[in-house]
This record gives sequence, structure tokens and C-alpha cells, in this order.
Amino acid sequence: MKKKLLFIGPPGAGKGTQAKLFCTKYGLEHLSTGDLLRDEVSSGSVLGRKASEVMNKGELVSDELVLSIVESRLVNIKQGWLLDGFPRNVNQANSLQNLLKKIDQPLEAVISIQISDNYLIKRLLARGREDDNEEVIANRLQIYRDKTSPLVDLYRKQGILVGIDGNADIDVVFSCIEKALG
Ligand code: B4P
Repeated sequence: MKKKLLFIGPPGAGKGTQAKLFCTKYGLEHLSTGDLLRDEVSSGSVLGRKASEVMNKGELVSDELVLSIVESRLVNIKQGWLLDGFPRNVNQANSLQNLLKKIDQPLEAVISIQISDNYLIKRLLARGREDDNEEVIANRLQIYRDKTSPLVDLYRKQGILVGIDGNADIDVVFSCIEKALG
């Protein structure tokens, strides 16, 4: 089983849901930039307050902040890791590539979870997090299309991309991911 992974997809595709299941079953470290940023927000720090404003508009938090959060954790992991929600633009992807080179841990596979807009809007509205309302979801989706989706092509060209249909039930999607990485 591959152990240096990245899950990519639009908001609500199920990246977080699948990443948690996968890391629990296979003992990988789950690095979700969304969760790490929400932890920072809950701590009430100055950085957290700044991040909260940005996240509640559905925008991307600054590359510097996200990078420093990921770098400080990634360098200490020995048993394998799964990046969930990072990188989200070309600059973050380049920085990740440099970091992985430095620590000599190349990315082994990228799972791209695809889902139709109808499904993702329904799921996010049902979840009802602070950034899950129609206006903010539309902005998050637009940002995904403009800034994150070009990374799918980038990883396809590197030959490490696997596309997964995220429209099915959670356990069905999970089995597809397991098969793809086995
Ligand atoms: P994230 O926390 O990464 O969240 P997400 O993309 O909205 O959701 P995800 O795809 O993980 O969906 P989930 O499994 O939870 O980002 C939030 C914000 O943080 C961003 O907008 C941005 O501001 C900031 N941020 C994060 N990373 C950043 C970065 N690198 N750079 C800059 N800013 C960054 O699933 C959603 C719902 O669907 C859940 O309720 C789940 O139960 C349900 N669900 C999942 N799979 C399902 C299935 N198969 N069937 C039915 N329901 C399902």
C-alpha cells in the first residue's frame, strides 16, 4: 500500500471523510490543512482570527501560513502521511515539491475525488459548518476551479494521479480508493 499520499477535490467531495477512514485503517498521519486551520481559529490566536475571516468568505488562507503549518508537521512524520486539502494552488504545489525533495519523501499517489455540483452543494448545506452556506460554497467552488483544479493536470502529467468517483456512498468510495492504492 502506498504511504505518501495526497487527496484533492472540490469542497464537499469527501476528502476529509475518506482521508480519516484511510489513515485510521492504514496507520498514516492525517494532515488536513482545513482541520489544522480550524484548530488555530479555536485557539483564538491572532493568526486564527485572521484565518477565520478568510475561511468564512470561502477564500484561501495565505500560502505562508498554510506552508508553515504543513512543514512543521511533515518533517517529523516517519510512518507515512496523507495530505488532505493541501496544496490548493500552484505556488503551494511548488513549495510542497521543494519540501518533499528536501526531506527525500516523494509523493507516491494523488487521489482526485470527482463529484457533481448538485451533490456537493447538498452535502455541504446538510453539514452546516460556518463556511457552508450557498454564497460561500459558490465562492469556494469558483476558487477550486480557478486555483486548485490545474493541479489535477499537473499530477496527471507526473503519472501519479488516480481519479475516483465521489458521487457514491462513503463505503463504496472508500473501496475504490483502497483498490487504487493497493
Ligand atoms: P477543508 O477543510 O479542506 O474542507 P472542504 O474542502 O470544504 O471539504 P472536504 O472535501 O474535506 O469534505 P468532507 O469530507 O468534510 O477547507 C475549508 C477551508 O479551509 C477552505 O475553504 C479554505 O479557506 C481553508 N483552507 C484549507 N486548506 C487550505 C490551503 N491549503 N490553503 C489555503 N486555504 C486552505 O465532506 C463534506 C460533507 O459531506 C460531510 O458532512 C460528509 O459527512 C459528507 N460526505 C462525505 N462523503 C460523502 C458521501 N460519499 N456520501 C454522502 N455524504 C458524504
